[in-house]
Amino acid sequence: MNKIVNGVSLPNMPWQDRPEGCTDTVWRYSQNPIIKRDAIPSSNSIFNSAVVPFKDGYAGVFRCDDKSRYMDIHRGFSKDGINWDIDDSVIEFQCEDGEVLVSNHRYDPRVCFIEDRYYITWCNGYHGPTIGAGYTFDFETFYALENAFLPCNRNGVLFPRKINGNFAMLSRPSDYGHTPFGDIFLSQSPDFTYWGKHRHVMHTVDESTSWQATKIGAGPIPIETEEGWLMIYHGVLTSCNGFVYSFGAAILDIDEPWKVKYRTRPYLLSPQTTYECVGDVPNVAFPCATLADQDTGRIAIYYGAADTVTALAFTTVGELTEFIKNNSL
Ligand code: BMA
Repeated sequence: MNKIVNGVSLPNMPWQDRPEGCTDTVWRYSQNPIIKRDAIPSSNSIFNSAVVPFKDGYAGVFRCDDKSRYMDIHRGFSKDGINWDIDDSVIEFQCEDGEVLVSNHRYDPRVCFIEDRYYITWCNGYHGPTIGAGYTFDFETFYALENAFLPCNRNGVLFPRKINGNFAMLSRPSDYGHTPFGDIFLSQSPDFTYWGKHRHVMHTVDESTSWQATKIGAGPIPIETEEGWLMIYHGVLTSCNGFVYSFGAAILDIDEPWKVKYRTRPYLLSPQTTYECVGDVPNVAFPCATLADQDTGRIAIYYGAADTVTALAFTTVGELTEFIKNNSL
């Protein structure tokens, strides 16, 4: 059975055993959604959000669209990873160069602990969507970094350690709108300012009915395992009724993570429950974070549902790896 490496022990992470009779590799939390759309006074919706272990509990960066439908990111804390206390005000970043702070929206955050700090990446509105970045040591003071890429780009997802001496980030070059295309690429940086050595990682699937036919994008921070980087990603199908967002997973080479070893042909989870199918954008399951316990191999997946609420699903590293290998493209 595959095992997590360089991980952490999280004996108290959210967990629920697979329901009786369920044969799926990924199963939903019975109390979904865990964060309702109106969990804070200002919010229209709270979804596509990121969580990490922090002190004796968890911290998170949440996408909250407000009632003017402005998209921004908010801080939250939780003791158990399920019940969250989210700030009603947005995260303010510090930077001496005001140009770095220019942003007309921020959404779909990811949080990644590397070495000594928590890096935050998000889709940043800077003359088009690009990958905004910043960091914090304590979730109290937040420092802005340069945008990683030129517009248009989305789904910037860091690896949790340097690879071959460089920071490594997945992203999905896109367009100004709802992007009817898109592959996953990897970029590298020695200093978190200058990104290069761009590599193609994964393409869409050339079968029009596939759940990953239209575009794909990295989801949570990849999990390091004995078999390679476990990367959960979303895929989009264009139906006669519009986009459908599901998610699957891949295993990437540990030293050259642009090399895909295995990748799921079927999805792991697709929008099927009411909270995934009904909301501001119907038929969306969009994962942005995991918590993983190195000791048991348990994985909790946080995903946005219908661009409205935040939900939780579970799997284990062993079962997920077997499924990916046995159902690979
Ligand atoms: C993408 C992003 C996501 C969103 C998805 C479905 O382009 O905007 O935040 O969940 O569309 O609307």
